Parts: sequence; structure tokens; C-alpha cells
Amino acid sequence: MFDKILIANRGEIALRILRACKELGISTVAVHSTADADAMHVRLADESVCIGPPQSKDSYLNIPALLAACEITGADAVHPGYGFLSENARFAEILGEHNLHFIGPKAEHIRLMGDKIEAKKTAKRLGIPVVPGSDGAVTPDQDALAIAKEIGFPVLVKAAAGGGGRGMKVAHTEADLQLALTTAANEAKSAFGDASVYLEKYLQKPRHIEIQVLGDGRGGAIHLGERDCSLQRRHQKVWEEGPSPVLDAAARAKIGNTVAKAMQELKYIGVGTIEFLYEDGEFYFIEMNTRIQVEHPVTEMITGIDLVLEQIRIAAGGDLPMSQDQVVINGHSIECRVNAENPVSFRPSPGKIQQYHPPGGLGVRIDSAVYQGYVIPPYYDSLVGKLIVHGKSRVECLMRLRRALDEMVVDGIETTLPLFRALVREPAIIDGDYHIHWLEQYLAGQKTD
Ligand code: MV4
Repeated sequence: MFDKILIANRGEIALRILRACKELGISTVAVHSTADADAMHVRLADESVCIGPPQSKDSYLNIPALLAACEITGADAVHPGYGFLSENARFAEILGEHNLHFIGPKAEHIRLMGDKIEAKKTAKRLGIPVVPGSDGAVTPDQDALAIAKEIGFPVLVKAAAGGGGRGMKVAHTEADLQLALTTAANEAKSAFGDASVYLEKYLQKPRHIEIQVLGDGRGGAIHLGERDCSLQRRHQKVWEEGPSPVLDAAARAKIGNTVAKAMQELKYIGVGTIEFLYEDGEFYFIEMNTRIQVEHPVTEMITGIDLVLEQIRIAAGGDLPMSQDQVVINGHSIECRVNAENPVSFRPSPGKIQQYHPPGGLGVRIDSAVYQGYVIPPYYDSLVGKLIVHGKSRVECLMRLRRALDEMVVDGIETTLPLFRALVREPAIIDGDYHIHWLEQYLAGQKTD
């Protein structure tokens, strides 16, 4: 087991990792920018190192500074959290070259899944259902048109180096296709330095359902059910829940076992999430995330598995915590990402939290690093905290979520709490009857300004 872990992240996920380390008896090193000197993970860590000025490129993305922090503290492993360097294969390799453990998958798997074309080819080879489309990159000439005609319009042009919604263009007709191809390729070239694009059948109103997996790196892998993350705004997840309101046990077992088998074949190590679009009862692979995700607590609440603790134990050579038939999905969980933003315009609202009262009670969890008097800096994402609720059923979970949202107080800054208080009372949400575009349509209908 590791002796000392450097947490190369900030905010709620840094605190989350720190908690797992403490429960494992591992000492912790917090790193922080000058803007995060008063952050909670810095106060609770055994040691802390200032690694630079507020800008992420000069601090949390500053690999030499992180290596130096490992050197002076004697850390033997680094946990990247999510975002920042968590899916940077080169960072994982550099750590290895310095005899430091990267708590995450092998660099080759990070690199493989970071290339959306290679990821899709791998998924297909491993028996995972994919969206109909081109078999690899297309060039903006005749073959693209032939493929588009074969899969049928509308089609989506996607950037190989994209992901998370970046570098996507819809083509509804032949006339749109050439423009969509050249626009997507140009944007991909400037955004990612790689103009490669591929084609897919455009699914009109799918849900976003992702499967959590855990692999031991030696051919063992289990799936831990799904999270429905369809409620998104501008590719930012807002409300995530598990299990999905539209999946039954048979559908869950079928797709879960397919994904677990694929991860066994890859000898994947650590946590991973395979993202699908789900429409008319069919799953379509779109991407794989090779990191712990923001919404991981939903899975923890319904399976009872501490995903971050298991991630660390497995990275140190440990076994999977249980076999597949011991994984039980118990009840229902919903996570709301509370942001320091205006709930209508979503304009960021950094500043000092004057009053802070997190809700409590059975089945109510707050993953947050803020406190009364904390000043939310303007340099990073606007997450105040994640309100995660569990109930024996979705109905009980919704009732508890409504109560917890009404109890929660965050004064001094604007937050998106009012949005969640409205959503939890919205008939379509109560019925679980929504898709990936539902929230933006709902917000468009609500816009007053
Ligand atoms: C799609 C799609 C429809 N058809 N692919 C958006 C980000 C990345 N995860 C892939 N995304 C999409 N890929 C096909 N073939 C629609 C989206 C999409 C989306 C997917 C999941 C959650 C929210 C979304 C919002 C807009 C578009």
C-alpha cells in the first residue's frame, strides 16, 4: 500500500480523495495555488505545498511543480482526481519515469480512450454496441457522402480528439455535409491540433446512460450498474441518478456484463465509465472516461462501494472488493451539482459565502469543500458542492431530495439551488420522462430575459 499520496487536484474531489486516504491510513499531501491557500483540503491534509499562481496552467496543470512537490514531500503516489491531468497519458508516463505511482489506468488505455476513433474501434472489437457510422476517420470528399447516405441523414460529424461535446457538427442533408465536415475539421485542428473527424448516425432524442466499471488490471473486472446523466446544459451534467428510470434488471445485466467482459479483455485497471446513448431500447457506445467522475457518489450510494478507496487499493495491487454476483443495486440515488451561478443566466457568481447550512438526515450526503466564510475563487469551475440523496425507491429519493433542497442554505453568492427546487417538482422529472435535450428546452421555455 502507498505511504503518502499527493492529491493533484482541488475543491470537493481533493477533499473526497483525502477522506479515502485517511480511512486507508495513508498520509496526504495537498497541493494548491495561491488562490486556494484557505481551501479545506489544504487545512485537513498532513502536508501542503503551494505550487503556483491561480491560473491552472501555472499550478494544477504544472507538471514540473507537481513533480517537485512529490520530491520534497516524499510522496510515492499521485491521485489526479477528475479534470486537470486525470486523462493526460503523458503525465501518467512521466510519473512512472520518476518512480511515482499514477492512481489511474495504464497510460496506453488513457491514450486509447482519448482518441474517440480508436476508442470506438476498440469498443466494437470487444463486442460493445456502437453508433452506426464511418469505420474510422473520413476526409471531406466523396467517401464521406457515400457513408452518410448509407447510415442515413441526419448524421453527426465528430472530432477524433474531441469528446464532451467539443467539435461536433450535425448535417441534416447532403448539402449540409460538406460544410459540417470542413467546419468540424477546422475547429478540431485549432482546438485539438488534430483535424481527424468521423461520422455517426445522429440520434435525435437519446438518453445518456453510463456504466461504472472497476478492473483489477489482471483480467478481473466488474460493473457497478449505471447512472442516467441525461439532464445536461451545454454538455455540463446538472442532475445524475442511478439506477436509470428507464432500465430494468435484464437490460442492466445485459449491457453491464458486455462492458465488464470488455474490460476483462483489456486487463483494465481502476475505475472507468463507459458512456452510451440509449434510444428505443438500444445502447450505443460514444465514449469511455478513464477517471473517477464527478457523479461517482450516485454509484457509491446504491452499491455501498467506496469507489475512491477501491481505486487506491487496486492501484496498490489490491483485488476487486467483490465478485459480480455480490454487486447489489440497493434503492435509488440522485445527485444535484450546486454551482455558484445565477440560476437563470448561469453567469458565474464567485464571492464570499456569508451563510452556509448543508442539509442532513438519513440518506443525505453533501460532497463539498466550502464552509461559512469561504470565498469561491473566480479561476476554476463554479461547483459549490454536490447534494447526493439516497432512498429505498425513486419516489422516496425525490421526496428526500425536495426536503434537502428546501433545507439547504448558501447565502452571499447566487447558486443554482432554485433550479433544482423547480426540477424536483416538475412532472416530467418526477416521471423520469426526459432525454439529453430536455433541460435546455425546459430552460429555453423558462427564460425571462
Ligand atoms: C451524439 C449525439 C447524438 N447522436 N452522438 C455530446 C458529447 C459527447 N458525449 C457525445 N455527445 C453526443 N453525441 C450521436 N451519434 C448527441 C450528443 C449530445 C449529448 C450526449 C450526451 C449528453 C448530452 C448531450 C448533449 C448534446 C449532444
